[in-house]
Amino acid sequence: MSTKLKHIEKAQRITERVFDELLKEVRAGRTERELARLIRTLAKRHGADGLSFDPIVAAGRSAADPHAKPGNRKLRRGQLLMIDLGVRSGGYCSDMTRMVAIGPPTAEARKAYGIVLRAQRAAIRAARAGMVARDLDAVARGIIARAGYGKYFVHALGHGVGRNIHQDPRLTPKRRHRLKAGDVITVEPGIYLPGRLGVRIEDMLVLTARGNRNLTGTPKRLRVL
Ligand SMILES: [Mn+2]
Repeated sequence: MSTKLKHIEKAQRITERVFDELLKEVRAGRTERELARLIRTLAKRHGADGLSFDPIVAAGRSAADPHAKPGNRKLRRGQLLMIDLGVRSGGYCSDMTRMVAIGPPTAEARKAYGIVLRAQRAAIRAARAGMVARDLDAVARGIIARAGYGKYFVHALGHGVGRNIHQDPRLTPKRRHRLKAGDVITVEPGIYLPGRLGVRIEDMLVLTARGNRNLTGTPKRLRVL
């Protein structure tokens, strides 16, 4: 296994431990900022060299901004919470996004989650070396568009991960470059409904000639806390 992959996998293992421990503290009444701070503390405790970016902890309508900054609002029951985090280890990065529901989610939230998950799974099934970047983006974008939410998927499908958290190969609707074996990429479709909610699900994969290996082990069934 390459050094790069070894370090990225280690970073991802730490990320998953941090996420699991964070969930024990997620409940109504907590603030996004408290949880973001806790991510930093837990990452250190689990041996990360640092975070690969400022974590996104965004509840309810805050998550409709894909790059939301953690705020001081208290989490409330009925909200979906977006948690996007990554750490550094040995000079390499990890990146993962999961959604959790604080109490039973609304029908709209469930629907959006289901569509994003379907789009993400389809893109993961399709991802392999030799593929043109924009064709992979199109797999997820097509599913979201056919479900009627095309204009609410407002960013690229994913990006390369390595020493930098955002690097080539970028998976955008326009990029025509071919993906290579050994590339580590994220697959992170989303739906963002202004004033209401945001959903994104993000895994990291390493591409192989025949497909890919998913480096993310955290389950994707929507957890209701
Ligand atoms: Mn990402």
